Amino acid sequence: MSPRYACTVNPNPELNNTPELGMDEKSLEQDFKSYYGNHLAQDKGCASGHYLYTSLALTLRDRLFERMKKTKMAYSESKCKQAYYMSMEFLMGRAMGNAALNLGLSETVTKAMVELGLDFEELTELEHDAGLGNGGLGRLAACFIDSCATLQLPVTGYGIRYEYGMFQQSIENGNQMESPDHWLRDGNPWELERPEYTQRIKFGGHTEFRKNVAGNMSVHWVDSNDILAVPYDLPIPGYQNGTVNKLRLWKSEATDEFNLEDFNAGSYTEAVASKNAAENISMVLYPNDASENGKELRLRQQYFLASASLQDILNHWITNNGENFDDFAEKNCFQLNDTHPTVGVAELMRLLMDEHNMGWDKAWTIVTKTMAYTNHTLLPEALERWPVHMFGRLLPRVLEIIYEINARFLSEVARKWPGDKARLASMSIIEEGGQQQVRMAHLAIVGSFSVNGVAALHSELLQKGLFNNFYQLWPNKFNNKTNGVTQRRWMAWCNPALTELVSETIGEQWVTDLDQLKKLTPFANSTAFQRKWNDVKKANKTRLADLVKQSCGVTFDTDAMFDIQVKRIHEYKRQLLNVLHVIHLYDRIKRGDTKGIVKRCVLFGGKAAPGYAMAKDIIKLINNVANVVNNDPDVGDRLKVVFLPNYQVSAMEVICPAADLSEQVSTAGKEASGTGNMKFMMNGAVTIGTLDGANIEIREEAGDENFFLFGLTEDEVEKERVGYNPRAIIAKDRDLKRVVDLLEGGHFNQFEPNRFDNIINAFTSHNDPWMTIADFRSYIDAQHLAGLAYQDQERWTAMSIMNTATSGKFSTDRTMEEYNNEIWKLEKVSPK
Ligand code: IMK
Repeated sequence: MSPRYACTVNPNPELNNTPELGMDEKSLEQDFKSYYGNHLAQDKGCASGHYLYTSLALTLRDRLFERMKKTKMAYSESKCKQAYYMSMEFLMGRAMGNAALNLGLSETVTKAMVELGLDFEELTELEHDAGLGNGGLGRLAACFIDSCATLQLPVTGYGIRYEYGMFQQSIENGNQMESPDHWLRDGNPWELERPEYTQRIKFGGHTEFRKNVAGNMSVHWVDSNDILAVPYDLPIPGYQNGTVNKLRLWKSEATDEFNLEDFNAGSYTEAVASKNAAENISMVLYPNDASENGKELRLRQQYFLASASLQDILNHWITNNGENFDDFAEKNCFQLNDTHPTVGVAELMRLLMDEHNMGWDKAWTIVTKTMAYTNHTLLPEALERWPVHMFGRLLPRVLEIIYEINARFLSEVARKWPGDKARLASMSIIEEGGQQQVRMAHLAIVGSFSVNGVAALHSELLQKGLFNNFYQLWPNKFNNKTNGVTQRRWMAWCNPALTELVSETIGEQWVTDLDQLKKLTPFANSTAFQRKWNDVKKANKTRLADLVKQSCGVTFDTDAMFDIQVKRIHEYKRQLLNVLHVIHLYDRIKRGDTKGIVKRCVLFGGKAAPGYAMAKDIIKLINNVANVVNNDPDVGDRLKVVFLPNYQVSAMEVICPAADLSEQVSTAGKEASGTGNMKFMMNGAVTIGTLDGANIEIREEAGDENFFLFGLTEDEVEKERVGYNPRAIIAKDRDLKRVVDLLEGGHFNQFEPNRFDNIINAFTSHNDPWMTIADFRSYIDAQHLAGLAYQDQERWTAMSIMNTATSGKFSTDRTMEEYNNEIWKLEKVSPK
């Protein structure tokens, strides 16, 4: 710790008697003015939005930190067990609206701002999204910590404070363009730097074995290049309950030692410039969702997160308990968000053994009683493997420990299955053959007491398939925790009109007990209630139509069905299937076959990983099809198609309240869960989907009659692969043939010959892993039924209401209760 943060005697206890902050309109107004005029020194008659936004953010922040201190005090006084959610991604989005809502200040703030001639909602829109995540996995982490605070569970998030979040996407000539997301440029009023908790992280160097005076061996990791991890804390408020948990994000910094050799050579400036390398570690979020790229900097980031967080937790333990770790496992639990922080399994061994003199067995007991692993994908390309040589160069001591973990593990496997060499090879943490690799998922399973998937089907497939050997060895480690989303952000905040209608009908308890939405069931067929429901949907559609007009220049008719697919662009999610349907509708309209066709506005949104060529081609195809469709006078307003650029959390807050139809069309067995599907359902959209991920459970809850099902099941997909012949399917289906002919004839790329050849080759290939053509007919038929249902407005509205009414299961409050009851086993603690 830097000496300037060392503890000095506090001469006056009054210093810690901070007066309580007012929660009334006048207090907010006063604080706002003081921040604006004093702290930010504004004096002009004409105000900039930035300073107004910052003044309000700081006003709210004070009230959050006030509660965060009390929460911390309550946890420390109760000596309760704590859990740590370790994640490379926290996709928080904007903080201001959520802060006001959870502090119970929404109305008060709105009024205080009116007094100052300002509009609260407008101020919230000035906030830059905190885009520190790619998609579902990162947003799930954000929803989890929201629910933990609301349930008063002592859970802390640990992540990385990336200087650049998820890139900003724009569309030029139909192509995705990426630009850096410098989200911290205008400062971040929600964070508090905590330099006194800085940690030191080692990289490189080598290990030495030494004997001490007592004759015991100890291992020393020497000649390393160290960097610093400096924490920044973000407050995570519970819903109107006084609890504020924290999210601690690490920033990398150079040590002030610089490069001694350069100094001695007199190269002062070069030495100072070498700071850059250290600061690179937390510079940028890797923009890959459910695919790995094996870059060394990514492994550095993972170790940086794991080591800093574990050291922080151990330091805190030692402050309270000294070097006695007897109760450590009873009081601490780590939840690993996928394999990304899994190097922590070996790092905790290292810290306990090398830094705290513990023997192997005792350390291993602690590790395997505190680590729990969540898997978020079955896609083989997303399973992390690190080349052993790279690992050893970067983290020599950690690799030694992994080898020892593996040796002990393999002897356990050999005891259970004597002589089964193939099984040893397939279960080993080290993959042999070619270049050796560390299999991070195996390390995670071996080092954890709990392994879970994120939806019922996904967990079942993990046990039957990918991790079957491990399941046979340790069946009791495996469990399911179906994902959820927080209804505070995804209904109460983003859909105020629906919130008002629901609350006046069934009361407000659903905000913390989502199952209460069941009470809407008796209203599903009430004419009066349906009318109100439709008014709300209509207003939300108008809001989205305005956004579409402004960003794409296309007019959406709010009487049309809003048919929406927003998520990362990935072949397995099959945006392509949706495009084929759009082309089919276009073709029918062009040939005058419009019977039963409903007016539709089809909206796509999502980012493609910058190195994922096929995903970028799909974006281009969507845009080209949109261009043809939207400009064809024969089509008119029967069909509109847009690709909304720069899909992010704050965009979804406008999109999901306005959706009629939610597209969840992944190849069965590929989407681990999906969570966008849940946001749409809550806001009264009807799903068209396959039996994949959480769709299965959504349909179970909503009822078959309130869900448009299509497509092969996971079993059928695997059977259909044998002898799969998409060209034969195309030849037999007149509608599909016409769609493929339009594509092959270059109808959507008249001035760009061959532009879509890669896409056409992919979906017509015998080896198409995503089996798009196999599901075409059943998708088109389900879409037709959805269109007919929409034309019967009473029926559709009842379906919409029933979707909201049955969405209770998909609250992260339920998910977190399950993690807590079955994995963490924490007591709830409320601050005084
Ligand atoms: C996602 C899955 O693809 C979704 O189906 C799931 O709903 C979500 O996680 C939350 O559980 C990113 C990933 C991943 C694996 C690796 C990486 N799985 C998911 N995002 C890098």
